Amino acid sequence: MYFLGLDSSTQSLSSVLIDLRNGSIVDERSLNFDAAFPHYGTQNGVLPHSDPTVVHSSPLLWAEALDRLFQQMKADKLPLGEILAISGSGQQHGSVYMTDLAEKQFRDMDIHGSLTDNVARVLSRPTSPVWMDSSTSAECAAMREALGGRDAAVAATGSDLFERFTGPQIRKFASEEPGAYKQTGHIALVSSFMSSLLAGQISPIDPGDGGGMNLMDIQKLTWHPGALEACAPTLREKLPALAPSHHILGVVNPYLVFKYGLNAAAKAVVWSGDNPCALIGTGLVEPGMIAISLGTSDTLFGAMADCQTDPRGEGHVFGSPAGGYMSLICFKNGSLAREKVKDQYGYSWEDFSAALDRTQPGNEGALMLPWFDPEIVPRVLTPGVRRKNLDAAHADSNCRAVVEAQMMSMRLHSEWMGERPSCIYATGGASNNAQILQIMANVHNTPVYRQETANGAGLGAALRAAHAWTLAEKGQADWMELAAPFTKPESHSATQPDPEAAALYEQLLPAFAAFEAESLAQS
Ligand code: XUL
Repeated sequence: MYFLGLDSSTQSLSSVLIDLRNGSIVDERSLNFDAAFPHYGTQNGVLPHSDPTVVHSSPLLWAEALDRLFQQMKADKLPLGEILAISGSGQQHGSVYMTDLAEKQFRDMDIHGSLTDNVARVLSRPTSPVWMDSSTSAECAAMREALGGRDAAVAATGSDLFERFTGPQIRKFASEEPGAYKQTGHIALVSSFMSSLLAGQISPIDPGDGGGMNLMDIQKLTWHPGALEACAPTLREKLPALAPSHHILGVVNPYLVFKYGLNAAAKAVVWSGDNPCALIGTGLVEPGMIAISLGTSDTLFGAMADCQTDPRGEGHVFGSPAGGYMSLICFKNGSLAREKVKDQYGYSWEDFSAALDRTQPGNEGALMLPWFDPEIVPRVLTPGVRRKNLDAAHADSNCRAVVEAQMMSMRLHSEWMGERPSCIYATGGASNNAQILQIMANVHNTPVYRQETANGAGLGAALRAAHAWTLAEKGQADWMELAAPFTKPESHSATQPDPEAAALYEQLLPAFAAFEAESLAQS
């Protein structure tokens, strides 16, 4: 029982083929855009631009990568004809602009041409703004005001207005290039664009990715009329339908059957965003489960039963493909901040860990706010490290202070999610560090499991395909049962909280919150 998950991310297109019978990953592969398609001239998956705030990529490149990936899977004799359903994950927020001809073009694809040839005929905008674009501050301000201010915007769409979100991006296009906007019959997200190619029809958007647009009513999971109005004229006509994440569009595009030998009865399942897919691929299919990814930035995401929104407007709420909602909070000063402290004292990572061992939980009241770079959560525009009861010359205490600050900040700024986590899955590079995981477990007072998923978003997409297919075939599908064989961490990998240290952090949190509030007021 094979299911395929594709992951169209910023820098690559990857695939994960799973076999549900034995809970195994059969094949994983990836095409790096810069290396495999140098003719587009991308750098790290995006097109160079004289204005660094403008970050676009090419939908033609994404289409070409899809052809190439299937070619390679066919050449390697993967059981493409036995795949029962396909779904995918797209980098969130990016948008694709197509003319009215797109619907017919996708339905009657020219099988003698490539996907790129087919797509090139229907683009009304040659490039696509992606999530790294930050050129829409004016549009954010205008839409925020039209929606009644920050709090109203958060309550309506699940997030404050953010530059990378699709609504402000569409508004900018409509006002700067009204002619091309007028020629645009269909606006897609990266996910729904790829899903359209897979299904041979204009694809709906799911509530996971729809939540990243500032255009969807986060409670009703329908387009928000006020947000559409605040965005651009006649927008409703250009957007596809919203559909649940288990929606089956139909059978796969005959183009793929003809060229690559896919089964003509294989189902095309609506795609979702990479974060909602990563939620599933990390195994967070029940409310109260959260993951912390310790990467360049640290990200905390989790499953929520109800729609709680962040009153400070820093976090995001998207629909969860497993039902309910997901939260996403991104902390800019993650690994880079840990590394800066490490380097400042000439430590290796072993020295850094030893310093955490030598110091005590709570750091004798020493506190740091490691805002080396402007911070997203909390919003800090003037960077700079702040210290309290902490001597900058004391190497070991500073190592402990940066990690404790990060963990306390995560706890503090995720309180709006309502539920205390029942467990945390830790992923990303620094989740290798046992001392950091112990501080995480103690501050959150919950067990922490190390989660080793190489391509969580791709795996999540494959599991979503399996879920949608099972639901359609059998009338029910249990998320936990489906996901557990692929995502359940080894129970012996748990880091348990130490009750004494946990109690200490409970007492320290208000002092940390006060220090943060004080510093924010000053900056
Ligand atoms: C989330 C975000 C990124 C993109 C690309 O809001 O901007 O995580 O989804 O990965």
